[in-house]
Amino acid sequence: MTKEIRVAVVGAGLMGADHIRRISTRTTGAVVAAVVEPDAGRAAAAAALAPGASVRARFEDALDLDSLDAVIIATPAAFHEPVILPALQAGIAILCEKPLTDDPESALRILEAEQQLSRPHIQVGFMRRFDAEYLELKALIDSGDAGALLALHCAHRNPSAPPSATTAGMIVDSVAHELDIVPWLAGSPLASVEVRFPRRNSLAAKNLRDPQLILLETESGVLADVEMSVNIQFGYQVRTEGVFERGVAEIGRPSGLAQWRSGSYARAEHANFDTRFAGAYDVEVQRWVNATLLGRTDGPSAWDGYLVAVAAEAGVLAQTTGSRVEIKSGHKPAFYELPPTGVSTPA
Ligand code: ISE
Repeated sequence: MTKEIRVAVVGAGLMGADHIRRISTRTTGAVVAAVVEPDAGRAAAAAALAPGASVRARFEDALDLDSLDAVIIATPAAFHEPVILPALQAGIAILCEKPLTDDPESALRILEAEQQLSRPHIQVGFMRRFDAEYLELKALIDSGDAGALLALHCAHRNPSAPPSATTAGMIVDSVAHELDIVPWLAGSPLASVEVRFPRRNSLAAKNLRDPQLILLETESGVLADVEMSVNIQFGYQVRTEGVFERGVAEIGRPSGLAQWRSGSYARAEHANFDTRFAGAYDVEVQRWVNATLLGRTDGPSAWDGYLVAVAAEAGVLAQTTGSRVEIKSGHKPAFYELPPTGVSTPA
């Protein structure tokens, strides 16, 4: 492989454009070779961020014409599989935004296709695993310094939901992050999920049950409550508190400039996830590029993506039953044990 990988970015919405800017301005060892986006206006705006990139309406055209080494997929989840399967067939590296897919069946098809290759090629964009604060909390848990982890209180708050948001989608697209990060923090797979609906936010679209309270339990008995709000207006906030045998630890409070003025105290909160997790995305993408140059992956695998799809399906069922739903994922294939996909060492 060359010293600079040629990447196609598929999907030029907020996240795709963000990755194009990232690779073009602050990632080493990679160049955006193609922007794949059927909407001509969006494609042109995104391509302007990556001088020299071709603009294609179809991923297959980029595969045929742009000598790709890798692809970043940043389309809605329903369009992931049609890009992943030909990318796997071409043997290129894949960084797929979360969730891997929006149902376990398509995730399974992807696992099967990937296992035809000699090693994993897919990394899923669960960027929280690269966030400095999450890494600190994980190190505390793993060190045992505060005793065993007993419970987690998680708050995941978005300022406003797009018109396309749905009650089930809040689990599949948003709580997907907690479905990945809770077992990662606890070091134990998810065993069950329960969903309750508090009083509805009248600012949410009529069809949307927002907020939602989700209770996750790991096989080791750690309980995590998650408040998922998608119309909370004030800003973007992801907070996590760990309850240990000998204390508590919290991440996700606003940091940076604090002001005391006109009889009040203020600290700016993030407006959206692209700034809250900017550092995590930078590390994630740089490490993925570095790993790709070495013929490896370095982050959450397609298996992790499949586990989230299974847990999300259970969560959507739990929304309708109102009771605890077991999460049954099966055994991890040996294929996903090699090479290591942990992200514990900083770049
Ligand atoms: C979005 O796709 C993300 O990944 C954000 O982190 C999350 O907060 C938001 O709810 C999702 O829609």
